[in-house]
Amino acid sequence: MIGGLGDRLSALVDKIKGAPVIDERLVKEVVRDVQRALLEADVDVKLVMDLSKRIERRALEEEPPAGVPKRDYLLRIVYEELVDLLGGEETEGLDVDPSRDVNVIMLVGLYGMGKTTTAAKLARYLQRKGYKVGLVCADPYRPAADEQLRQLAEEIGAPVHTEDTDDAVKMAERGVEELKDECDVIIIDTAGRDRLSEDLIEELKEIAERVEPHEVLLVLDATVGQKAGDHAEAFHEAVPLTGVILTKLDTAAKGGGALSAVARTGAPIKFVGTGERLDDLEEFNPKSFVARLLGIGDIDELLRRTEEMMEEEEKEEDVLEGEFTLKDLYEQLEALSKMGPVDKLLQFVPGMGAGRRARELSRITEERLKKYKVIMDSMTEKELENPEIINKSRIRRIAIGSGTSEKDVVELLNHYRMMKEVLEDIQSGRIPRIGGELGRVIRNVLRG
Ligand SMILES: Nc1nc2c(ncn2[C@@H]2O[C@H](COP(=O)(O)OP(=O)(O)O)[C@@H](O)[C@H]2O)c(=O)[nH]1
Ligand SMILES: [Mg+2]
Repeated sequence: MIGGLGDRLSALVDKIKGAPVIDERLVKEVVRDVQRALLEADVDVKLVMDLSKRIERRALEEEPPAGVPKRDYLLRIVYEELVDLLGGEETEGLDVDPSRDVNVIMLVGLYGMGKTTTAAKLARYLQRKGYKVGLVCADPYRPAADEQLRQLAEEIGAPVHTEDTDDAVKMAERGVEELKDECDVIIIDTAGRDRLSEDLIEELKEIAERVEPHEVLLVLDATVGQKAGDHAEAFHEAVPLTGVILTKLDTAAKGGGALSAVARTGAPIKFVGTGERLDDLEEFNPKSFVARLLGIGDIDELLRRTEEMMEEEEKEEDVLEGEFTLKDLYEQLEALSKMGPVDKLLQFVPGMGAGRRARELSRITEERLKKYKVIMDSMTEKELENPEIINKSRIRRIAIGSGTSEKDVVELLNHYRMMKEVLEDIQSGRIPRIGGELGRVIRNVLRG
Protein backbone atom coordinates (compact mmCIF):
# COMPACT_ATOMS: atom_id res chain seq x y z
CA MET A 1 0.00 0.00 0.00
CA ILE A 2 1.01 3.55 -0.85
CA GLY A 3 4.11 2.63 -2.66
CA GLY A 4 6.73 0.85 -0.64
CA LEU A 5 5.86 2.60 2.59
CA GLY A 6 4.24 -0.44 4.11
CA ASP A 7 7.14 -2.66 3.11
CA ARG A 8 9.72 -0.30 4.48
CA LEU A 9 7.90 0.22 7.72
CA SER A 10 7.25 -3.43 8.35
CA ALA A 11 10.93 -4.15 7.69
CA LEU A 12 11.63 -1.58 10.34
CA VAL A 13 9.40 -3.37 12.80
CA ASP A 14 11.28 -6.59 12.13
CA LYS A 15 14.50 -4.74 12.75
CA ILE A 16 13.28 -3.50 16.12
CA LYS A 17 11.95 -6.89 17.06
CA GLY A 18 15.14 -8.65 16.06
CA ALA A 19 17.69 -6.23 17.48
CA PRO A 20 19.85 -7.75 20.18
CA VAL A 21 19.69 -4.56 22.21
CA ILE A 22 17.68 -1.39 21.99
CA ASP A 23 20.37 1.21 22.31
CA GLU A 24 21.10 4.65 20.96
CA ARG A 25 22.65 3.26 17.82
CA LEU A 26 19.55 1.28 17.02
CA VAL A 27 17.26 4.21 17.78
CA LYS A 28 19.22 6.38 15.37
CA GLU A 29 19.05 3.72 12.74
CA VAL A 30 15.30 3.37 13.23
CA VAL A 31 14.86 7.12 12.96
CA ARG A 32 16.82 7.15 9.72
CA ASP A 33 14.72 4.33 8.31
CA VAL A 34 11.49 6.09 9.21
CA GLN A 35 12.78 9.23 7.54
CA ARG A 36 13.69 7.41 4.39
CA ALA A 37 10.37 5.59 4.21
CA LEU A 38 8.32 8.74 4.69
CA LEU A 39 10.34 10.88 2.32
CA GLU A 40 9.99 8.21 -0.30
CA ALA A 41 6.23 8.26 0.24
CA ASP A 42 6.37 12.00 -0.46
CA VAL A 43 5.71 13.25 3.04
CA ASP A 44 6.78 16.86 3.49
CA VAL A 45 10.43 17.17 4.56
CA LYS A 46 9.69 19.40 7.52
CA LEU A 47 6.99 17.07 8.81
CA VAL A 48 9.41 14.18 8.48
CA MET A 49 12.17 16.00 10.32
CA ASP A 50 9.88 17.06 13.15
CA LEU A 51 8.55 13.57 13.48
CA SER A 52 11.94 11.91 13.48
CA LYS A 53 13.28 14.35 16.04
CA ARG A 54 10.36 13.51 18.28
CA ILE A 55 10.85 9.79 17.88
CA GLU A 56 14.53 10.09 18.67
CA ARG A 57 14.02 12.30 21.69
CA ARG A 58 11.24 10.18 23.10
CA ALA A 59 13.06 6.92 22.46
CA LEU A 60 16.17 8.15 24.22
CA GLU A 61 14.55 10.07 27.06
CA GLU A 62 11.31 8.42 27.95
CA GLU A 63 11.37 5.44 30.22
CA PRO A 64 9.01 2.63 29.36
CA PRO A 65 6.45 1.97 32.07
CA ALA A 66 7.46 -0.77 34.44
CA GLY A 67 7.20 -4.16 32.85
CA VAL A 68 7.19 -2.92 29.26
CA PRO A 69 10.20 -4.05 27.27
CA LYS A 70 12.15 -1.22 25.63
CA ARG A 71 11.49 -2.90 22.33
CA ASP A 72 7.73 -2.67 22.66
CA TYR A 73 7.99 0.87 23.85
CA LEU A 74 10.10 1.94 20.88
CA LEU A 75 7.54 0.38 18.58
CA ARG A 76 4.84 2.21 20.41
CA ILE A 77 6.60 5.53 19.98
CA VAL A 78 7.03 4.98 16.24
CA TYR A 79 3.41 3.93 16.02
CA GLU A 80 2.13 6.91 17.99
CA GLU A 81 4.11 9.44 15.99
CA LEU A 82 2.90 7.99 12.70
CA VAL A 83 -0.69 8.03 13.93
CA ASP A 84 -0.20 11.64 14.85
CA LEU A 85 1.18 12.41 11.41
CA LEU A 86 -1.92 10.95 9.82
CA GLY A 87 -4.48 12.78 11.88
CA GLY A 88 -4.22 11.53 15.43
CA GLU A 89 -6.26 9.22 17.52
CA GLU A 90 -9.60 10.89 17.33
CA THR A 91 -11.62 9.77 14.39
CA GLU A 92 -14.91 11.16 13.29
CA GLY A 93 -17.32 8.77 11.74
CA LEU A 94 -19.85 9.70 9.16
CA ASP A 95 -22.62 11.90 10.49
CA VAL A 96 -25.51 9.66 9.55
CA ASP A 97 -28.36 9.41 11.98
CA PRO A 98 -31.18 6.93 11.41
CA SER A 99 -33.60 9.03 13.44
CA ARG A 100 -33.44 11.84 10.88
CA ASP A 101 -36.03 11.95 8.13
CA VAL A 102 -33.20 11.83 5.68
CA ASN A 103 -29.44 12.25 5.75
CA VAL A 104 -27.86 14.21 2.94
CA ILE A 105 -24.26 13.75 1.84
CA MET A 106 -22.70 15.99 -0.77
CA LEU A 107 -19.60 14.88 -2.62
CA VAL A 108 -17.51 17.69 -4.09
CA GLY A 109 -14.27 17.80 -6.04
CA LEU A 110 -12.65 18.48 -9.38
CA TYR A 111 -12.92 16.40 -12.52
CA GLY A 112 -11.52 12.92 -12.48
CA MET A 113 -10.92 12.77 -8.75
CA GLY A 114 -13.26 9.83 -8.37
CA LYS A 115 -16.47 11.51 -7.19
CA THR A 116 -18.93 9.45 -9.15
CA THR A 117 -17.21 6.18 -8.40
CA THR A 118 -16.95 7.15 -4.75
CA ALA A 119 -20.64 8.07 -4.62
CA ALA A 120 -21.48 4.50 -5.55
CA LYS A 121 -18.86 3.06 -3.21
CA LEU A 122 -20.18 5.09 -0.32
CA ALA A 123 -23.74 4.08 -1.16
CA ARG A 124 -22.73 0.45 -0.99
CA TYR A 125 -20.88 0.99 2.25
CA LEU A 126 -24.02 2.50 3.78
CA GLN A 127 -26.25 -0.20 2.33
CA ARG A 128 -24.16 -2.72 4.18
CA LYS A 129 -24.96 -0.88 7.37
CA GLY A 130 -28.61 -1.33 6.62
CA TYR A 131 -29.45 2.08 5.18
CA LYS A 132 -31.59 2.64 2.16
CA VAL A 133 -29.40 4.87 0.02
CA GLY A 134 -30.33 6.99 -2.99
CA LEU A 135 -28.01 8.64 -5.50
CA VAL A 136 -28.49 12.02 -7.13
CA CYS A 137 -26.64 13.26 -10.16
CA ALA A 138 -26.03 17.01 -10.00
CA ASP A 139 -23.68 17.22 -12.94
CA PRO A 140 -25.29 18.74 -16.02
CA TYR A 141 -22.02 19.44 -17.80
CA ARG A 142 -20.17 16.21 -18.32
CA PRO A 143 -21.55 14.21 -21.17
CA ALA A 144 -23.03 10.95 -19.91
CA ALA A 145 -22.46 11.88 -16.27
CA ASP A 146 -26.00 10.74 -15.52
CA GLU A 147 -25.50 7.53 -17.46
CA GLN A 148 -22.38 6.67 -15.46
CA LEU A 149 -24.19 7.15 -12.17
CA ARG A 150 -27.24 5.25 -13.36
CA GLN A 151 -25.15 2.26 -14.24
CA LEU A 152 -23.37 2.24 -10.92
CA ALA A 153 -26.67 2.66 -9.08
CA GLU A 154 -28.08 -0.29 -10.92
CA GLU A 155 -25.10 -2.38 -10.00
CA ILE A 156 -25.78 -1.87 -6.32
CA GLY A 157 -29.53 -1.71 -6.57
CA ALA A 158 -29.88 1.85 -5.38
CA PRO A 159 -32.58 4.31 -6.50
CA VAL A 160 -31.11 7.13 -8.54
CA HIS A 161 -32.27 10.55 -9.64
CA THR A 162 -31.04 12.14 -12.83
CA GLU A 163 -32.69 14.74 -15.00
CA ASP A 164 -32.18 16.54 -18.22
CA THR A 165 -31.49 20.16 -17.34
CA ASP A 166 -28.49 22.47 -17.25
CA ASP A 167 -29.16 23.62 -13.72
CA ALA A 168 -26.98 21.75 -11.21
CA VAL A 169 -28.72 23.33 -8.22
CA LYS A 170 -32.15 22.26 -9.41
CA MET A 171 -30.89 18.74 -10.07
CA ALA A 172 -29.65 18.42 -6.51
CA GLU A 173 -32.71 19.97 -4.95
CA ARG A 174 -35.21 17.97 -6.93
CA GLY A 175 -33.23 14.79 -6.43
CA VAL A 176 -33.46 15.15 -2.68
CA GLU A 177 -37.13 15.98 -2.89
CA GLU A 178 -37.74 12.96 -5.05
CA LEU A 179 -35.83 10.40 -3.00
CA LYS A 180 -36.23 11.59 0.56
CA ASP A 181 -39.33 9.55 1.42
CA GLU A 182 -37.87 6.40 0.03
CA CYS A 183 -34.34 6.73 1.40
CA ASP A 184 -32.48 7.11 4.71
CA VAL A 185 -29.42 8.59 3.05
CA ILE A 186 -29.07 10.57 -0.15
CA ILE A 187 -25.70 11.03 -1.79
CA ILE A 188 -25.36 13.92 -4.21
CA ASP A 189 -22.69 13.57 -6.86
CA THR A 190 -21.93 17.18 -7.75
CA ALA A 191 -20.25 18.45 -10.88
CA GLY A 192 -16.54 19.16 -10.99
CA ARG A 193 -14.44 21.59 -12.97
CA ASP A 194 -10.85 21.54 -14.11
CA ARG A 195 -10.01 23.84 -11.25
CA LEU A 196 -11.68 25.46 -8.30
CA SER A 197 -13.34 28.26 -10.26
CA GLU A 198 -15.65 30.99 -9.04
CA ASP A 199 -18.66 29.46 -10.73
CA LEU A 200 -17.99 26.07 -9.15
CA ILE A 201 -17.76 27.66 -5.72
CA GLU A 202 -21.02 29.54 -6.31
CA GLU A 203 -22.72 26.41 -7.50
CA LEU A 204 -21.61 24.30 -4.54
CA LYS A 205 -22.57 27.00 -2.07
CA GLU A 206 -25.99 27.27 -3.54
CA ILE A 207 -26.57 23.53 -3.53
CA ALA A 208 -25.44 23.35 0.10
CA GLU A 209 -27.85 26.13 0.99
CA ARG A 210 -30.77 24.37 -0.62
CA VAL A 211 -30.23 20.79 0.49
CA GLU A 212 -28.59 21.46 3.86
CA PRO A 213 -26.21 18.50 3.77
CA HIS A 214 -25.09 16.75 6.95
CA GLU A 215 -21.83 15.88 5.30
CA VAL A 216 -19.85 17.72 2.64
CA LEU A 217 -17.03 15.44 1.60
CA LEU A 218 -14.21 16.46 -0.67
CA VAL A 219 -13.13 13.69 -3.01
CA LEU A 220 -9.44 14.01 -3.70
CA ASP A 221 -7.09 11.97 -5.80
CA ALA A 222 -4.15 10.93 -3.61
CA THR A 223 -1.77 10.84 -6.55
CA VAL A 224 -1.46 14.64 -6.33
CA GLY A 225 0.68 14.07 -3.25
CA GLN A 226 1.40 16.94 -0.89
CA LYS A 227 -0.62 19.34 -3.01
CA ALA A 228 -3.67 17.63 -1.57
CA GLY A 229 -3.23 19.80 1.51
CA ASP A 230 -3.58 23.15 -0.28
CA HIS A 231 -6.33 21.70 -2.36
CA ALA A 232 -8.32 20.67 0.70
CA GLU A 233 -7.77 24.06 2.28
CA ALA A 234 -8.97 25.94 -0.77
CA PHE A 235 -12.11 23.85 -0.99
CA HIS A 236 -12.76 24.20 2.69
CA GLU A 237 -12.67 27.96 2.36
CA ALA A 238 -15.14 27.82 -0.48
CA VAL A 239 -17.60 25.38 1.07
CA PRO A 240 -17.08 24.21 4.63
CA LEU A 241 -16.10 20.55 4.44
CA THR A 242 -16.93 17.91 7.01
CA GLY A 243 -14.31 15.54 5.69
CA VAL A 244 -12.14 14.29 2.88
CA ILE A 245 -12.10 11.07 0.91
CA LEU A 246 -8.73 10.29 -0.62
CA THR A 247 -9.03 8.10 -3.68
CA LYS A 248 -6.61 5.97 -5.68
CA LEU A 249 -4.47 5.20 -2.71
CA ASP A 250 -3.82 1.88 -4.37
CA THR A 251 -1.96 3.52 -7.19
CA ALA A 252 -0.51 6.48 -5.34
CA ALA A 253 3.19 6.28 -4.64
CA LYS A 254 2.68 9.71 -3.15
CA GLY A 255 -0.13 8.61 -0.89
CA GLY A 256 1.85 9.33 2.23
CA GLY A 257 2.23 12.92 1.08
CA ALA A 258 -1.47 13.31 0.40
CA LEU A 259 -2.53 11.72 3.67
CA SER A 260 -0.18 13.70 5.85
CA ALA A 261 -0.80 16.99 4.03
CA VAL A 262 -4.56 16.66 4.38
CA ALA A 263 -4.27 15.52 8.00
CA ARG A 264 -2.31 18.67 8.70
CA THR A 265 -5.12 20.90 7.52
CA GLY A 266 -7.26 19.43 10.27
CA ALA A 267 -9.87 18.12 7.85
CA PRO A 268 -10.67 14.58 8.91
CA ILE A 269 -9.95 11.96 6.28
CA LYS A 270 -13.04 9.82 6.56
CA PHE A 271 -12.49 7.25 3.84
CA VAL A 272 -9.87 6.12 1.41
CA GLY A 273 -10.43 4.61 -2.00
CA THR A 274 -8.19 1.66 -2.63
CA GLY A 275 -9.22 0.39 -6.03
CA GLU A 276 -11.65 0.63 -8.89
CA ARG A 277 -14.17 -1.87 -7.60
CA LEU A 278 -17.15 -0.67 -5.64
CA ASP A 279 -15.96 -2.53 -2.58
CA ASP A 280 -12.68 -0.69 -2.57
CA LEU A 281 -13.60 1.93 -0.03
CA GLU A 282 -12.34 1.84 3.52
CA GLU A 283 -13.12 3.83 6.58
CA PHE A 284 -9.99 5.72 7.38
CA ASN A 285 -8.70 5.37 10.86
CA PRO A 286 -5.10 6.47 11.46
CA LYS A 287 -4.60 3.85 14.15
CA SER A 288 -5.52 0.81 12.16
CA PHE A 289 -4.00 2.28 9.03
CA VAL A 290 -0.64 2.73 10.70
CA ALA A 291 -0.86 -0.68 12.34
CA ARG A 292 -1.27 -2.14 8.89
CA LEU A 293 1.56 -0.07 7.45
CA LEU A 294 3.78 -1.34 10.19
CA GLY A 295 2.54 -4.83 9.57
CA ILE A 296 1.84 -5.30 13.24
CA GLY A 297 -1.25 -7.40 13.33
CA ASP A 298 -0.96 -7.70 17.04
CA ILE A 299 -0.64 -3.98 17.62
CA ASP A 300 -3.72 -4.05 19.82
CA GLU A 301 -2.14 -6.66 22.00
CA LEU A 302 1.05 -4.66 22.21
CA LEU A 303 -0.77 -1.45 22.99
CA ARG A 304 -3.01 -3.10 25.50
CA ARG A 305 0.00 -4.37 27.31
CA THR A 306 1.81 -1.04 27.42
CA GLU A 307 -1.41 0.73 28.32
CA GLU A 308 -2.02 -1.58 31.23
CA MET A 309 1.45 -0.86 32.48
CA MET A 310 0.88 2.84 32.14
CA GLU A 311 -2.31 2.56 34.11
CA GLU A 312 -0.38 0.71 36.77
CA GLU A 313 2.04 3.60 36.95
CA GLU A 314 -0.80 6.03 37.26
CA LYS A 315 -2.24 4.03 40.09
CA GLU A 316 1.15 4.15 41.67
CA GLU A 317 1.11 7.92 41.42
CA ASP A 318 -2.33 7.89 42.96
CA VAL A 319 -0.94 6.11 45.98
CA LEU A 320 1.53 8.92 46.32
CA GLU A 321 -1.35 11.36 46.36
CA GLY A 322 -3.39 9.34 48.81
CA GLU A 323 -3.33 9.11 52.58
CA PHE A 324 -0.35 7.21 53.86
CA THR A 325 -1.14 4.77 56.64
CA LEU A 326 0.78 2.45 58.88
CA LYS A 327 -0.32 -0.42 56.73
CA ASP A 328 1.39 1.19 53.78
CA LEU A 329 4.47 1.59 55.87
CA TYR A 330 4.58 -2.05 56.70
CA GLU A 331 4.47 -3.02 53.06
CA GLN A 332 7.13 -0.50 52.22
CA LEU A 333 9.47 -1.64 54.90
CA GLU A 334 9.09 -5.15 53.73
CA ALA A 335 9.88 -4.16 50.15
CA LEU A 336 12.80 -2.09 51.31
CA SER A 337 14.32 -4.95 53.22
CA LYS A 338 14.32 -7.02 50.07
CA MET A 339 16.25 -4.44 48.14
CA GLY A 340 19.59 -4.64 49.77
CA PRO A 341 21.56 -1.88 51.39
CA VAL A 342 19.11 0.91 51.86
CA ASP A 343 21.68 3.63 52.38
CA LYS A 344 23.22 2.91 48.98
CA LEU A 345 19.88 3.12 47.34
CA LEU A 346 19.00 6.37 48.98
CA GLN A 347 22.15 8.10 47.85
CA PHE A 348 20.55 8.33 44.47
CA VAL A 349 17.53 10.17 45.75
CA PRO A 350 18.06 13.92 45.76
CA GLY A 351 17.33 15.31 49.15
CA MET A 352 17.43 11.94 50.79
CA GLY A 353 20.94 10.71 50.24
CA ALA A 354 22.50 11.51 53.55
CA GLY A 355 21.36 12.59 56.94
CA ARG A 356 18.82 11.54 59.43
CA ARG A 357 16.36 9.89 57.09
CA ALA A 358 18.92 7.75 55.37
CA ARG A 359 20.42 6.72 58.66
CA GLU A 360 17.05 5.82 60.07
CA LEU A 361 16.05 3.86 57.05
CA SER A 362 19.28 1.96 56.88
CA ARG A 363 18.67 0.72 60.39
CA ILE A 364 15.73 -1.27 59.25
CA THR A 365 16.72 -4.86 59.54
CA GLU A 366 14.74 -7.94 59.03
CA GLU A 367 14.59 -8.45 62.72
CA ARG A 368 13.08 -5.05 63.22
CA LEU A 369 10.62 -5.64 60.50
CA LYS A 370 9.39 -8.73 62.25
CA LYS A 371 9.00 -6.77 65.42
CA TYR A 372 7.08 -4.06 63.59
CA LYS A 373 4.79 -6.64 62.19
CA VAL A 374 4.03 -8.03 65.62
CA ILE A 375 3.40 -4.54 66.93
CA MET A 376 1.04 -3.75 64.11
CA ASP A 377 -0.82 -6.96 64.74
CA SER A 378 -1.73 -5.58 68.14
CA MET A 379 -3.11 -2.40 66.73
CA THR A 380 -6.74 -1.89 65.95
CA GLU A 381 -7.87 -1.28 62.38
CA LYS A 382 -8.61 2.30 63.36
CA GLU A 383 -5.09 2.82 64.63
CA LEU A 384 -3.56 1.38 61.50
CA GLU A 385 -5.62 3.60 59.29
CA ASN A 386 -5.17 6.65 61.42
CA PRO A 387 -1.98 6.48 63.52
CA GLU A 388 -2.49 10.05 64.73
CA ILE A 389 -4.86 8.74 67.39
CA ILE A 390 -2.17 6.60 69.03
CA ASN A 391 -1.58 8.37 72.34
CA LYS A 392 0.40 7.36 75.42
CA SER A 393 -2.17 4.97 76.79
CA ARG A 394 -2.64 3.31 73.42
CA ILE A 395 1.12 2.92 73.12
CA ARG A 396 1.17 1.15 76.48
CA ARG A 397 -1.66 -1.14 75.48
CA ILE A 398 -0.02 -1.99 72.13
CA ALA A 399 3.35 -2.70 73.74
CA ILE A 400 1.78 -5.03 76.29
CA GLY A 401 -0.38 -6.73 73.69
CA SER A 402 2.55 -7.35 71.36
CA GLY A 403 5.05 -8.28 74.01
CA THR A 404 7.36 -5.44 73.01
CA SER A 405 8.44 -2.28 74.75
CA GLU A 406 6.89 1.16 74.57
CA LYS A 407 10.16 2.31 73.04
CA ASP A 408 9.68 -0.14 70.15
CA VAL A 409 6.22 1.18 69.47
CA VAL A 410 7.47 4.76 69.50
CA GLU A 411 10.27 3.84 67.10
CA LEU A 412 7.77 2.38 64.71
CA LEU A 413 5.67 5.51 64.91
CA ASN A 414 8.75 7.62 64.22
CA HIS A 415 9.51 5.63 61.13
CA TYR A 416 6.00 6.12 60.02
CA ARG A 417 6.16 9.89 60.45
CA MET A 418 9.42 10.09 58.60
CA MET A 419 8.12 8.20 55.63
CA LYS A 420 5.05 10.36 55.58
CA GLU A 421 7.27 13.44 55.51
CA VAL A 422 9.23 12.06 52.60
CA LEU A 423 6.02 11.45 50.77
CA GLU A 424 4.81 14.93 51.45
CA ASP A 425 8.10 16.30 50.19
CA ILE A 426 7.68 14.39 47.00
CA GLN A 427 4.10 15.53 46.64
CA SER A 428 5.03 19.15 47.12
CA GLY A 429 7.99 18.87 44.79
CA ARG A 430 10.67 19.45 47.43
CA ILE A 431 12.07 16.11 46.42
CA PRO A 432 11.88 15.93 42.67
CA ARG A 433 10.10 13.03 41.12
CA ILE A 434 12.64 10.79 39.68
CA GLY A 435 12.12 9.12 36.39
CA GLY A 436 13.58 5.94 35.15
CA GLU A 437 14.07 2.57 36.60
CA LEU A 438 15.51 3.93 39.82
CA GLY A 439 12.59 6.29 40.26
CA ARG A 440 10.25 3.42 39.84
CA VAL A 441 12.07 1.31 42.37
CA ILE A 442 12.06 4.14 44.85
CA ARG A 443 8.41 4.88 44.27
CA ASN A 444 7.72 1.23 44.80
CA VAL A 445 9.63 1.32 48.01
CA LEU A 446 7.78 4.37 49.16
CA ARG A 447 4.49 2.86 48.37
CA GLY A 448 5.31 -0.65 49.45
N1 LIG B 1 -7.34 2.70 -8.90
C1 LIG B 1 -8.34 3.47 -8.50
N2 LIG B 1 -9.07 4.13 -9.39
C2 LIG B 1 -10.10 4.91 -8.96
C3 LIG B 1 -10.40 5.03 -7.60
N3 LIG B 1 -11.45 5.89 -7.47
C4 LIG B 1 -11.79 6.24 -8.71
N4 LIG B 1 -10.99 5.67 -9.64
C5 LIG B 1 -10.99 5.83 -11.08
O1 LIG B 1 -10.81 7.19 -11.39
C6 LIG B 1 -11.46 7.53 -12.61
C7 LIG B 1 -12.31 8.78 -12.42
O2 LIG B 1 -13.38 8.48 -11.56
P1 LIG B 1 -14.79 9.26 -11.55
O3 LIG B 1 -15.55 8.69 -10.44
O4 LIG B 1 -15.42 9.24 -12.89
O5 LIG B 1 -14.29 10.73 -11.20
P2 LIG B 1 -15.14 12.09 -11.15
O6 LIG B 1 -14.83 12.83 -12.41
O7 LIG B 1 -14.59 12.84 -9.97
O8 LIG B 1 -16.56 11.75 -10.98
C8 LIG B 1 -12.26 6.31 -12.98
O9 LIG B 1 -11.59 5.61 -13.96
C9 LIG B 1 -12.30 5.48 -11.69
O10 LIG B 1 -12.41 4.12 -11.95
C10 LIG B 1 -9.57 4.32 -6.65
O11 LIG B 1 -9.73 4.40 -5.43
N5 LIG B 1 -8.57 3.57 -7.16
MG1 LIG C 1 -18.23 12.32 -12.06
